[in-house]
Parts: sequence; structure tokens; C-alpha cells
Amino acid sequence: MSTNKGGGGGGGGGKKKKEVKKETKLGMAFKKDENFGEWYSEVVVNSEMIEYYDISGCYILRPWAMEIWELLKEFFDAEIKKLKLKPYYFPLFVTENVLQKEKDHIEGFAPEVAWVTKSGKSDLEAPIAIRPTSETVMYPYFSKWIRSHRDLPLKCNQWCNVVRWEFSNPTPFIRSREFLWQEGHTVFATKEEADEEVLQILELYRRIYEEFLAVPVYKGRKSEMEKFAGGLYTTSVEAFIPNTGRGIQGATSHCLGQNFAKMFDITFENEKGERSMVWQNSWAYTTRSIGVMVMTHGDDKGLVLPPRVAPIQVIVIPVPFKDADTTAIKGACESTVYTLNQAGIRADLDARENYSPGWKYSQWEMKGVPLRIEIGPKDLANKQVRIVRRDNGAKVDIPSTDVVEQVGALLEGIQANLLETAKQKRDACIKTISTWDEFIGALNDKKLILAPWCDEEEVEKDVKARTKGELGAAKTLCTPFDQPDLPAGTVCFASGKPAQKWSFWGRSY
Ligand code: 87F
Repeated sequence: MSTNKGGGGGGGGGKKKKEVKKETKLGMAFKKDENFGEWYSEVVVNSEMIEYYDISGCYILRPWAMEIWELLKEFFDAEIKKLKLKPYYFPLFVTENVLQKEKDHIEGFAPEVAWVTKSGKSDLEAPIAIRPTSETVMYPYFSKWIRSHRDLPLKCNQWCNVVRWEFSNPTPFIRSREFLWQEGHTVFATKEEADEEVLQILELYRRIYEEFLAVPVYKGRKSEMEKFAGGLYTTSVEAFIPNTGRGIQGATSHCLGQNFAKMFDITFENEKGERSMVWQNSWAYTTRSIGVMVMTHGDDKGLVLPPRVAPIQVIVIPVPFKDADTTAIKGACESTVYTLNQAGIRADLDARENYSPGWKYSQWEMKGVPLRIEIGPKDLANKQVRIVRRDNGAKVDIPSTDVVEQVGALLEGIQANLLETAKQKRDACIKTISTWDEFIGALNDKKLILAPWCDEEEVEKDVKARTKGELGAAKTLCTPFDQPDLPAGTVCFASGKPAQKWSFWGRSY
């Protein structure tokens, strides 16, 4: 078990921390509302999700993080199989030649590409890039594999790591130099099919965030400036972190149009026997999603996990008193775990004898386990168990015979409560504005700003320039698909020209 001492390594923490004795209470030295950045580092380390590594921006993902990733993967993989996606694995490396093939695509990203230049002591003949994304790795082979309309659609997904050598302040899950993702790359004969899939995938991303991670998101379209430059249009799910007042892109689903088809010569013979250019999509979500969940639900006691992604949903803790029948208590605990497991609930027993019950409570609270079951002598005598909720601390005593039913209902209740609470907090941050002064006021108040906009790139550039500063510039997060009414005559908050749409603006991660 890591105590607070490990919280800093590379994250800038560790200076002001109180010493917390391992034997007594596992505490959090930082408070979410007082020092959010340090609080976050402390939560991910003390909950045993993350260990800092000696390369800045690289982190060890421990089982408590990987098991969450696996649960998300299990859901998403099953859903995309229904859409007929096939699993692939393409190599980690890409030659310079191929990487540079799509200029628009790589331009702007080039500084983040990491290169291998040596093997042992000798220089390689030519440097080899480590994939930052796999368009250029895959598409030459799509060109080879696709000949006729009978080869379409081609639907490829891979789960892998990618490397982007970021220079701005690394943060576990949120911005790391290596991360895990799934990348879907699909090829269609028609734009209609591509358009339809973009939205099907975006809906799956919404479900990952809202139904699994209990994080509310907006679905929307990126501006021309914020879209993936190599593509036709970009859709995304966008979350918001009230504590920092920053938006965060949750996942993207792009329609690439025919740009890559032109560059990589991906064509097919259509039913009339003519050469035709394909339509492509690409889409991804990453381990960043776990960080967004931590930031959204965590509190001053540590992590708070939504039941659907909790590796352990219920921790059962024996509470032996001095003269109590320890064996019987342990037996009751074991049978409770067994019964819950049989019902498909992820329950586990903490039978460690070198820790007190109170210390165990703190540790499992730190790790965010949704429910704790305590069984002591009184519970044993009354044929009951005590259940304590992580999200609100509520305690109930229930008959042992009802444990499956009650636990099931409580887990569902917690899942719903976390989403609802997060939604209320986010919604309380939304500020609808109409003038530049209101915009600046809302930005300073860390709001998620909904503004009428003329949708001109020059104006977005201008807003960025005018808000540049220490905290970073404001930009569009997305234009939500769900548009409020835009009365005729409404003008853009930044240019005074006729407004075309409502868009979300703010600072972002
Ligand atoms: C960094 C270095 C090199 C983002 C990069 O979003 C290239 C890139 O192409 C790069 N950072 N991107 C855009 C990725 C677009 C697209 N790729 C497939 C996705 C979804 C998955």
C-alpha cells in the first residue's frame, strides 16, 4: 500500500504534505477545492491506480486503473463487433517517408513525433517514427486491400499504445506521452454510410462516459479550427471539470471524407465498373477517460468509483471485537462474498489481520469502492450486515438474506446518483452569454460558456488572441447537436455579425 509519501514524484507534489502514519489513518494531504492539481496527483497515486515513472509524462498503470480500462474495453469491443468491426494490429513503427505523406495531417503535430535513431551504438540507416496515430501506418495497406466494391466496407479497430511527445504540463491519464486507446479506421463506398457511422460511434462514446463513468458529456461538432485538419469534419463528446473551469475533449469521431483516399490512392471499382474514391472515418477514445472520471467524482477521502467500472464493487470487512467469535464472523463474511459473486457482483473480502477495521475502511474509501459491508458480533447475532455507501456515507443495516437484492439496488442507485450529481455541478457552471463583456466575465468565473457565434474562423482566432494569458486562451469546445432556439437577429458575441449557431466556449485541457 502506498502512503502519501509517493504522491509527488515528477508531478510537482510532495512538498507540503503532512506525514501520515501508515498504521493509523490513510489520509489525503490536499483538498479538492483548495489545491486541485496536487489533490489529483495524490488521488491517483494513493488509490494505487498510478505510479509515477522516471520519464516525465509516462506513468505506470496499476491493476486498479487497468481493470477499469478492461471493463470499458469489454463494453466497447462488444458494441463495435455488432457494427462488424474487425480486430487488427499494425506495427508501432512508421518510416519518415510514409509519415510525411499526408502533409496537412502531420503539419502542426510534427514536434510531438518521437523517433528511434539508433540500435545499440550504431545509427539506423534512417530514423523510424513511433506511431502518434496510425493513419499513415494503415492506409497504404487499405489501398492494397481494396480493389472492388465487394471489398467494402472495411472496418478496422486496434487497441494499442501511441506516443505523442507533449511538452505542456503532463498529468496522469489526462495528458501523458504514451497512452492507451482504441483507434477505429473504416472505409466506405458512400459518404452516407460514413456519416451514419460517425454518429453511431459518437453515441457509444457518450454511453462510455455517461453510463459507465457517470460523467455527463455534450455531443457536438468541432469548429473548422479545432477539427482534425486531415479530415472533413470532427464530432466529439465534451466533458467539463468544474474545479478548474476547463472543458475536456472526451473522445472524437471523425469523418475523413476523401482526403486520405486521394493521398494514399484508396479507390475501388464500383458496380458500374468505374474507379471511385472511398470515404473514410477514424475515431478514438483513450485512457484519458479514466482521468476525467477521477476528476469528476473524487473527493477529500480519495477516489469515488461508479459501480459499473469499479474493479471491486463491494468490499466486505470483518469487524471482530475482543471476545467475539472471530471464526464465525469470518465465515459470515466469506459466505456474503460468495453469495454476491454468485449473483455477478464484484465483491471481495479484506481478511488481512495486520490492519484494523478502521484502517481498512479508510483504504477502501481511498480506492473508491462503492459499497462496504461490515460484519461484527452484533450483526452476526442479528443475522444482518451493515452496508456503507462511498458516495454519500449513508449506512443501512439489512437482513443477510436480502444482501443480493439490496446491494444490487444500492449499486444502481449510486451509479445514477453520481451521474446526476455531476450533471448538476456541470449545469451550474453553464453560462449563456451574448456580449463580449459577459464572455470575459464568465471566463474569469470558470464557466462553461454557451455563446451565439458567427462561425467564422477569423473570429475564433481573434477570440484566442484576445484571451491569451497565463491560464491559456479560450476556444470553442464544440457546437452541441442539441441547439437551443436562436432567435432571428441574434448577433455573434465576438464579432457582432449575425449568429449562425450556439457554441460552447472555454479554456480546455
Ligand atoms: C500527434 C503527432 C502526429 C493527433 C498527433 O483523432 C500526428 C497526430 O494525427 C495526429 N496528434 N493527431 C490526430 C489524430 C486523428 C485521429 N486518428 C485516429 C483521431 C482518432 C484516431
